[in-house]
Amino acid sequence: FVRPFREIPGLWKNGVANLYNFWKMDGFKNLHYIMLQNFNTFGPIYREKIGYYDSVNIINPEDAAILFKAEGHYPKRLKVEPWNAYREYRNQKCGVLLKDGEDWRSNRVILNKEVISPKMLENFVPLLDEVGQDFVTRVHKKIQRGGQNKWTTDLSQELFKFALESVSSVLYGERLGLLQDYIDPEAQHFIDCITCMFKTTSPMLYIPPSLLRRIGSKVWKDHVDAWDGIFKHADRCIQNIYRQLRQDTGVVKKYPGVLASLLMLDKLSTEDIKASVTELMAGGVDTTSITLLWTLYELAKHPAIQEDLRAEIAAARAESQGDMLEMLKRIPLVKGALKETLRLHPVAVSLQRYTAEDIIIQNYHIPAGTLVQLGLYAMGRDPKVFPRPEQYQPSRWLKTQVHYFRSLGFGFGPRQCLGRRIAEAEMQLFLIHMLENFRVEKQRHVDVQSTFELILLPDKPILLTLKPL
Ligand code: HEM
Ligand code: 2DC
Repeated sequence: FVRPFREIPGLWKNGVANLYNFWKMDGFKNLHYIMLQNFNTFGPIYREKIGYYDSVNIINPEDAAILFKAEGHYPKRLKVEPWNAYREYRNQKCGVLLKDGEDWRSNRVILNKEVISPKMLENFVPLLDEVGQDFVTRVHKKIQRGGQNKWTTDLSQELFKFALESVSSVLYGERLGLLQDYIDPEAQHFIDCITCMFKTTSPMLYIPPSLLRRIGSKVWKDHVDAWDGIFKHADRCIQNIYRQLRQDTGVVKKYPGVLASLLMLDKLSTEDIKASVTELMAGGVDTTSITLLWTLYELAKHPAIQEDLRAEIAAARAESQGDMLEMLKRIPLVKGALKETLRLHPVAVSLQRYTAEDIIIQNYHIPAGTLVQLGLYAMGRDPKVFPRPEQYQPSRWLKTQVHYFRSLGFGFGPRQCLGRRIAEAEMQLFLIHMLENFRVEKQRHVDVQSTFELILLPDKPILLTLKPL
């Protein structure tokens, strides 16, 4: 006997009152903790209404499987209203991130071939490998200049530059030079705009941006300025390649980057290409850099695991004789470490889909068209899903265990993260080079939690010490 939708436990009757309580609990910064608390109170499924968002929340991998099987041909996520509102306000085209339906699908299919197809790794890896090497060179220089044979610092700004340099090298097939001594103020401004764009999104998630716009609120203005900065810089980079492509008469010698490939392919309109390339550039900075920062932090906390990874890397290096593509096939523990980081510190608190058909979860009927959220942060810390969840154990991702719908940091299916292959290769190559060159240590007694600024971020600066090996 299946129970009806309206019997799902939770607070969904008064969206406005719930929004008020959410605000009192500082929910805009603590969304992940509030979700944890709700699962503790209501069990593995609850319904919630905050402001105008009415959603069903789930936590079990088996239930996630049911959800994703019902996502339909045009999987649809929760709409981040302020992002769409900006595009409407400035008359900008949406890229694949914000498109839906057939428009999304037709763009995504073409982008997939150039961005997420495993075949492209051949092109991406040499570019990303060079950026990783340059990062190491930069750290060696910093250490030499300090004169103490070590460097203690909050690496986040350095990692932002690394991530922007990485994603740009793949998108544009050329280096921006962000790891040099001189940093282009335009690029620095772009980085700051992305941080600000994320930060100003979360307080607007539950309030209609049109309202905030009308009352001239500061958060909306800051949000618009941030996106303006992002579009302006991305546009400059795109124009640059566009111009080069028109001047270049000779035959192409090397891989020209994602943007030039898309332009030459001529299957998407220039406007569509620009919109998605801008999203890729903006989406490629804070995501990988914060994940790398968390990974270094965990490896500093667990020196023995750090040694295990280093040993695996050394063996892989010897076996692959300088072929980096080969090397990436021989580092399961490094890959496990990244999965482990995303389990404990996911970029996205939740994955969401509107169901395309009726389903049954936890014996409740859920009608088609319902917004269902998988609590990714909560799932990663659930002892029923991951034994001893508080422990950082890259080895739990080796072949011995069942991983059915447990590794979801990049989402799932045709709507999963478009930047996934770039992100994975970039992060793996970074860890290879860093662990081959430095030992990572941290100060004792500093426990870092997360704060929600649309993506999850460390709630305080993480200070790490890098020592040459
Ligand atoms: C979407 C995570 C890096 C671009 C997503 C989604 C997640 C995610 C969870 C939603 C997927 C879904 O709904 O199933 C991550 C993580 C990253 C990362 C954990 C790094 C550690 C990147 C990078 C780029 C990027 C480097 C760009 C190069 C995008 C885009 C989408 C997306 C464009 C929207 C795709 C669509 O709607 O079709 N990402 N991401 N991400 N990500 Fe990432
Ligand atoms: C935030 O309740 C919490 O990858 C909301 O690279 C639901 C929600 C919807 C969409 C998610 C978002 C959350 C977190 C950030 C994500 C986003 C989809 C894509 C985006 C996960 C979970 C991200 C960071 C993209 C961003 C690209 C953009 C800057 C151009």
